[in-house]
Amino acid sequence: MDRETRLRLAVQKSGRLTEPSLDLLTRCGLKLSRGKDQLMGFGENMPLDVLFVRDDDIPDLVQEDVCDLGLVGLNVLEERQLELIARGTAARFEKLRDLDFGRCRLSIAAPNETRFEGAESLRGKRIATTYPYMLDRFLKSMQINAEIVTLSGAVEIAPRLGRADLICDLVSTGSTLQANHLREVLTVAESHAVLIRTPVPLVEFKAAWVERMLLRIDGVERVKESKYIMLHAPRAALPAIRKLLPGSESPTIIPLEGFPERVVVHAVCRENVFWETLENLKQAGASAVLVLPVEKMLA
Ligand code: PRT
Ligand code: ZN
Repeated sequence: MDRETRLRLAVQKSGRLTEPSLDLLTRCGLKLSRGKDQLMGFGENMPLDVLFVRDDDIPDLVQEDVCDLGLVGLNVLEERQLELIARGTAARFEKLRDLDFGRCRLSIAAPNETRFEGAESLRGKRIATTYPYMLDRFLKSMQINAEIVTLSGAVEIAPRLGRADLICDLVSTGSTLQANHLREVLTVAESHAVLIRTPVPLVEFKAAWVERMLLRIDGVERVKESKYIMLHAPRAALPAIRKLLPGSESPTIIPLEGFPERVVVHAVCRENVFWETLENLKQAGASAVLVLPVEKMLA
């Protein structure tokens, strides 16, 4: 596969980011042929191939220009960035986009039975984590002296094993903490997936494809929550109805043949449309309300 003519994108091989990453690529129009357990996916209809790797390897693969692009959690990226700074070098990958998946937060959690009265309670405590650099930055910013116990996994059982007093780990639903009798007490950082690129300039052909992908990604992200609403309404109710349509700019108003007092309204709503909104629209005089998903949008 030619590095001059094909883009190479690093994606997590098997984990929480794999499915949403592949879903994003599919929505961007990529058809990928991939055999089971293969390291590489071949873009059939675009000059873009996917390298499947561990998420922790993605920042370096991109920074070292083994891959042109990477999809990775901001948490992994920031941790690597801070580690490089601590070693006297600088991270060279460049962030292109923040993406709307892989949302989680890096939080400090304490055993249910222990008292916690704000950051001061961390002083002199042992905190187990797989994110020592991010935790260290946080503690320094709060001027707290605590001991960081760096683990490579299973952080949530560290307090029970007596290895630490608290933990600092990723949380999304909070059920893992709950199952381990821990409670979230402080947020260290918020995270989501990001798209990064190599620091090395791309040849024109590849750069143009990156631009094209970015436009498509922006389009996909924009329509994620968007809905297309169609409804009938009395002309007199239009001001009220326009106010009720969530996140819509300028709806299209079409006359309704044979009913001079009624119109058809078509609008793209940039937010999800809930039952409450539909009920309010009906109350305002709307009828024949249809809500459709929006698949693609090009501004
Ligand atoms: O094998 P590889 O190294 O590639 O995978 P991994 O095990 O390191 O990563 P993986 O698949 O667990 O997570 C990949 C990325 O998903 C992370 O770097 C985050 O950016 C993002 N992400 C989003 C999460 C979570 N949510 C999450 N909840 N990553 C991990 N978790 C873990 C957390 O560590 C804890 O063990 O899930 C548990 C908590 O989840 P809840 O829902 O119970 O709160
Ligand atoms: Zn990992």
